[in-house]
Amino acid sequence: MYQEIQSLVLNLNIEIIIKEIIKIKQKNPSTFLGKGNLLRLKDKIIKYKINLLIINNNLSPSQQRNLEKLLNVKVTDRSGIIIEIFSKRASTKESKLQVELAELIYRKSRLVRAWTHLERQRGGTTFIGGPGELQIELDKRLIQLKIVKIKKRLVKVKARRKIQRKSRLNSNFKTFALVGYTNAGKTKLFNKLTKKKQSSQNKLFETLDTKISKFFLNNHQVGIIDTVGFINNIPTQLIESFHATLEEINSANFIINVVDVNDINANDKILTTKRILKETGVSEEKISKMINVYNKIDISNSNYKQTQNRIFISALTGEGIENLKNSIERKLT
Ligand SMILES: Nc1nc2c(ncn2[C@@H]2O[C@H](COP(=O)(O)OP(=O)(O)OP(=O)(O)O)[C@@H](O)[C@H]2O)c(=O)[nH]1
Ligand SMILES: [Mg+2]
Repeated sequence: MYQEIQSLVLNLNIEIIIKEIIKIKQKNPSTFLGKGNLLRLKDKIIKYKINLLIINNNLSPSQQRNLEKLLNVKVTDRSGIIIEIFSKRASTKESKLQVELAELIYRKSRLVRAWTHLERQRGGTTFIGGPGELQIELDKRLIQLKIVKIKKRLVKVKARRKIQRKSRLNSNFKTFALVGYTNAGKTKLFNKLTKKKQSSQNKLFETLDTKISKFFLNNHQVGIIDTVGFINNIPTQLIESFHATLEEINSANFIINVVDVNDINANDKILTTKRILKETGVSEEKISKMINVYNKIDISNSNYKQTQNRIFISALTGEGIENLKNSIERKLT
């Protein structure tokens, strides 16, 4: 899965100087990496003048802090990178609020790090109970206040969405949700079916908001939901803060999982999607009835075997869309 972290990092316009896959037999509880690896990395960091070390794993706040101290370089983990991309993409009021909440929760537990790092740069020492501690406490309290404020605003968002869902239920048309890994082509398919023009780009996490639209399937109206994409090891802070957005998936009558047919890790990604759906409270029954739609067949040269729950399409050329529509129709009636 090296390719995945590489595209995450490149999506942030960070230049990759060196990359390494390190086999870890046992995680060191305080530094994540063992002594030998640390010494080797330290040499490389100096030699290549590296100023950021990205670990494609989730580090505890103290592991991150210790690594920064030992290697004298800024360190970030997988969650940090993903939250950063979300923050770069957020453009609407709701997604901005949600990302800010995730950032604050992430930062709150890591406040100590920033401070000790500063202390080190000044050449000072940290005294327990000294001004450093006080500052950290103040910052923590400020962050906590902000968290509470954002959560309150998000409660309002949730309430509004609930009313909208209710009126949808009353109007008696059925909906289905598009879910799946980021960049699989959910929005492209949404646009194809609804003739809308939502932004669909070769960028990770292009969509952060939930969009609902109606379209005519043969002669009746159905609703379609497009939402934020998934990724393996999605930071818990994001799942927590995007609850209002993810809740919409749960309201759909059934779910379509969009998969990139050319992806060699497609099966793993389907499992990841199922796991995240479960985490967000979608029932086992709905997950087991999900249709997997394999997209981008226009750039694939492999043979595929269509079944009732495996459909092959190209959201770009429209190939297979009629067949998909028929399956949706069967599911909805
Ligand atoms: N060749 C080809 N490209 C496609 C197809 N469907 C989508 N794409 C491209 O794949 C990229 C991602 O498409 P999106 O629709 O943005 O993917 P998404 O699943 O909505 O991604 P997120 O919003 O990040 O979760 C874009 O560059 C699309 O143009 C397809 O059927 N064929
Ligand atoms: Mg999208």
